[in-house]
Amino acid sequence: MRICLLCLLPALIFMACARKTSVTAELTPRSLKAINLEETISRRDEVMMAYSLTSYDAQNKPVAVVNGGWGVEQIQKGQQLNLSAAGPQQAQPIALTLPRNGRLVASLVLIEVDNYGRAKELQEQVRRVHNVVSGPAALFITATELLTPLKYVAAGLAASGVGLKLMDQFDDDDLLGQSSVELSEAELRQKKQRYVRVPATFTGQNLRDAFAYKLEYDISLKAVRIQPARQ
Ligand SMILES: [Ca+2]
Ligand SMILES: [Ca+2]
Ligand SMILES: [Ca+2]
Repeated sequence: MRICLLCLLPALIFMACARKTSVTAELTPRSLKAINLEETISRRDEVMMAYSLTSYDAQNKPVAVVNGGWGVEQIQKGQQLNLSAAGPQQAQPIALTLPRNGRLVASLVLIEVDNYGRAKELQEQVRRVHNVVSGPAALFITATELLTPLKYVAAGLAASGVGLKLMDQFDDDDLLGQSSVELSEAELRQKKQRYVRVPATFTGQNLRDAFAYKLEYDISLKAVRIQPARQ
């Protein structure tokens, strides 16, 4: 019996070492450009963003969600905002562990604000839960549901206990666009890919006014050492 255990020891040590790192994915909004305003007559739009990362394990069960928010900021036609530079216009990144053989959904919505007070209230609530990870118990998302990016962000905020509902916001404000990207851990690992850049163009029409926005965000992966569990 003793011999068998000694034979197994190298394998056990190897397994323990292999589990010492995990991969963390970080979503960083990079830039936002107003090509054509939604409110051309007033010559400026007031914009805000809400974004989230949702993770699933190898069995496709939801694991966790994390939320972020940015704005409200004024933007003029032709203006490009650098969202990752330090300063008042910076959009703070959010990060979440990418489960081994699991997947991650990054979602982002851009909103043109008409009810400034209500939008500020929502952003205050989002700020309080910024980058705070919520577990599966709070997350009412099933892996088989086909969700829009907006629904992902709304579900993420609900899981974080944000009282003011994102969906209700659109009685007052206008949704300019939504974007989503899905990352498979196994796929990224095979390709040794550490960085995914996501460009998005949002165009549409509100009443008689056409709008166009260009947005860029990225997901970067970092290997994080896990503290060994105490025996
Ligand atoms: Ca316009
Ligand atoms: Ca508007
Ligand atoms: Ca407005």
